[in-house]
Amino acid sequence: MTQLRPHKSPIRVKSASVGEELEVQTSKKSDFVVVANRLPVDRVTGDDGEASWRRSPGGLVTAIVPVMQRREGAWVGWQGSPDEDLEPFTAEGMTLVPVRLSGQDIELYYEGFSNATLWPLYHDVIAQPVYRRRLWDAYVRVNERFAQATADIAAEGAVVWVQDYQLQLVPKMLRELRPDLRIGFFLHIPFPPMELFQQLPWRREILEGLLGADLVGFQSPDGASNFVRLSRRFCDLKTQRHEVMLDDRTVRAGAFPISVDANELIALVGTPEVQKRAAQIREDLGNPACVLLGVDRLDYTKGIQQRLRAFTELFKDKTLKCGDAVFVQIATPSRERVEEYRILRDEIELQVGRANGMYAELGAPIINYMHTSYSRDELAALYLAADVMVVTPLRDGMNLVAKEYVACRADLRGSLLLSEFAGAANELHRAFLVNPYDIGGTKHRMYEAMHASPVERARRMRSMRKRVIEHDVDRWANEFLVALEGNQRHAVSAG
Ligand code: ADQ
Repeated sequence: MTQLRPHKSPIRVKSASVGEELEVQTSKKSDFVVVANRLPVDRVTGDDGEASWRRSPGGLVTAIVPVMQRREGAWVGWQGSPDEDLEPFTAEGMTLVPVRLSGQDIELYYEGFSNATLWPLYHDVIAQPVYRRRLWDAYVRVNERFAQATADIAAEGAVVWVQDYQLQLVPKMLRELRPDLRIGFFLHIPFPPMELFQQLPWRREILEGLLGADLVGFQSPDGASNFVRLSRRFCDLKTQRHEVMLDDRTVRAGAFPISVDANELIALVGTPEVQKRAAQIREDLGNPACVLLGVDRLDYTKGIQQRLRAFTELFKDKTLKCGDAVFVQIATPSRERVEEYRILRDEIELQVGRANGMYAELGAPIINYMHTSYSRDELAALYLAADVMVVTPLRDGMNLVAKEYVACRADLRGSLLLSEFAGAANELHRAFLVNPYDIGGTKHRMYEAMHASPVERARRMRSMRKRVIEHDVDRWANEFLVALEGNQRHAVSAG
């Protein structure tokens, strides 16, 4: 693992997003490297059958691309399909460095240790984590591969920013390969408290992996405190507030709540097309008095069943009748090869069928359920069409949907029903906050949000919008990088 490999020979690939042939420049080293499980591009196959790359949508990519372009950055990640060797290539001012994952790596490292061990453990053990040595071995092996690819592409003294729970061992492995680098790590999901984290048979290794970084960022102050406390307890290290003292250096931990590209969303909902589409959606739903909306990856952490139960009970109680309110639940397909996710999908579909069977009228379901992905425009139109946005995760690092909804409601007319267990609740205090485990409480709060006066909605929304607009995703990236580097070299939005 300590031997640095030479770079491979150049090839050319075609990019859909920029419509030009892309030069591969593998010999060039980068001053700024992002390391994430996935590359920020998706492969698309054109009508002519030719494959090309398109930039993935999403806040993380939008926030980081300007820094990458300014710093001749590189992005190390998996390109999304198994058993494929791809050479590094450049697109839109970024060098993209594909890391190969075999079918077995995907099964053991990604679906296994990342999504069947760490994901449930870090989300309050809502589902039982799987502890298997074979999965751990694959996690180590793949993290080594990412660390090596990063070591190969990083210039002397480069800044490296490692992302998320799939790559927690990379900071330590990378520091061993390249002690000259400045390494930051950001965890997008919650970091659990001692009582849960101590279950993990490899708890010490994971902590040591993270301690390879100079700065470890979390979504909330709780995550940062948990990390410091666990480092003291399981690695026998001295700590002081948000710092962990090693022999030769200090690791800092901190909260850097991620956000959305508010300006992009505001511009989107300002277009006549999106506004027309929002009106059309309401009409297609039969112009009910109230439209409630849920938008989530289909995941057991998101509390989809709990919110649908609360909504259905309002009909059971006869508080609502068909025509008063319609719930639109969009559930993006997710991790469908993991058993837990297949079961969840069946359960939700059964629940929706039952609710409609009991309380809907002909041509007028009370719940509209869509198991599919939507474009940004369509999502923005849905946000505009919804009177109440329902975000009720049982545990969530942040939850960007809540912030997207707030950014979109420049008209100040929507209500946000938000779980106390979403990181977003630390910032969006003026939401209608709920404990999603409390179905009765959620039901009442949901009803309250549906019937809030226009003045109250506007008051709450104005305060939340201030927060989201001032603390957008540019600011998030900027604050993390400034903290990592200790100066202003990265200023993201300043250009
Ligand atoms: P996720 O668990 O994926 O992210 P979230 O923060 O809500 O959850 O982000 C989902 C993103 O996907 C949003 O931007 C949303 O618009 C989009 N999306 C959802 N359903 C969609 C659909 N049907 N069609 C199109 N787009 C859809 C993880 C953590 C979160 C943390 C983020 C970022 O679990 O807690 O907020 O990373 O750090």
